[in-house]
Amino acid sequence: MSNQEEKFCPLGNGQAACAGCTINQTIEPTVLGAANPKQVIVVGASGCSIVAQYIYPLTAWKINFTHVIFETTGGAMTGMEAAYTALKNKGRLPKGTNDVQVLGIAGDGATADIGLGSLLGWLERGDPGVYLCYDNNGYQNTGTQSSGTSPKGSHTTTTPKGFLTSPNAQGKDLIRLALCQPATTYAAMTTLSTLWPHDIEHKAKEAFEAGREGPAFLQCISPCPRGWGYPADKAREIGDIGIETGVIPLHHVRKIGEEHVWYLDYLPERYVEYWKGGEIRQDVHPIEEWLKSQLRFKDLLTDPAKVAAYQRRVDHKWKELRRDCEPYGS
Ligand SMILES: Cc1ncc(C[n+]2csc(CCOP(=O)(O)OP(=O)(O)O)c2C)c(N)n1
Ligand code: SF4
Ligand SMILES: [Mg+2]
Repeated sequence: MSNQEEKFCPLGNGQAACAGCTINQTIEPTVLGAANPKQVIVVGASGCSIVAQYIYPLTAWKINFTHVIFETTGGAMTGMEAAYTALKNKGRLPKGTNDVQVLGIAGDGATADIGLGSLLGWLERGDPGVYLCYDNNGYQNTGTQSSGTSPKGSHTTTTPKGFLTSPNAQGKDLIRLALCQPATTYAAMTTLSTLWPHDIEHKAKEAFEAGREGPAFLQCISPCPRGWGYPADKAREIGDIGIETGVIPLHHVRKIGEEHVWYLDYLPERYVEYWKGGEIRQDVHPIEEWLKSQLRFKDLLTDPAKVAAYQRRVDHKWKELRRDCEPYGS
């Protein structure tokens, strides 16, 4: 294969992430899901992804990238889209940019908390584009503070030993939030794994297609070795455990006509019988497998009541999925 034929990589050398960080492994396949990756215009919120790829005046990005402030991803995406539409209407698009698509990239803090209004505004306006939330379950860039998607009972620096989490906090459901607006064309949950190594790129492709018509949303669970406490080379194994225990349900939702139609992408063995109308297999891939794989759950594991509550929350999620999804495999 000649150099010209090699797969385009949107990120080059010079990155500053921690060893084993999964952010770039999340972002690269996402960009490559676009029909014309070189024409993707990235709008990125403050967070580890900025530090990982771009410390002024250096950048690892090989495509257009704009750093926007923490809380503004959705609004900035609208502005970027409007700017390109205006240039297009005036016939002033630079040569070779006939298929520009806007990609917003934001962490879970920037999405679920401080930037939630900006996200909801973008969804309400129904603007074309793809929004990627790389969800590492915390404000990792500033030292692992608890965010709106941190699991209840996990250790963060604002929930030491997981004890200070509000009794009702559970972690926001970003997929359902993204679907609160009828304009949303697509929403999907994905992650890195050895089981489904192409899941991110596959869903990004669907998102970029749907995103031509209106807002498409991707939530990628992106493990963080530093904040979660696991060996730096084990990210994909952590994803596998998340998928098999049901903590990370791979699913997607398409807008078909006026409807949001839900599809399950993988049915873990634990829930196979349940899906057919039977019971959840409590002996298969229990939640302890997930909890024991990361130090952030070390203290939670000492309390059987909290472990059981965690398991109930995950099983409940699957009850909701069975209620909402089309028949598995359809
Ligand atoms: C308005 C504002 N408040 C606080 C910060 C400091 N800050 C920068 S990144 C960050 C954490 C971002 O968390 P998240 O969005 O989850 O991304 P991650 O760091 O986990 O990649 C914070 C608090 C900021 N840049 N702007
Ligand atoms: S703190 Fe976590 S998310 Fe941030 S660069 Fe390090 S490994 Fe990546
Ligand atoms: Mg985060």
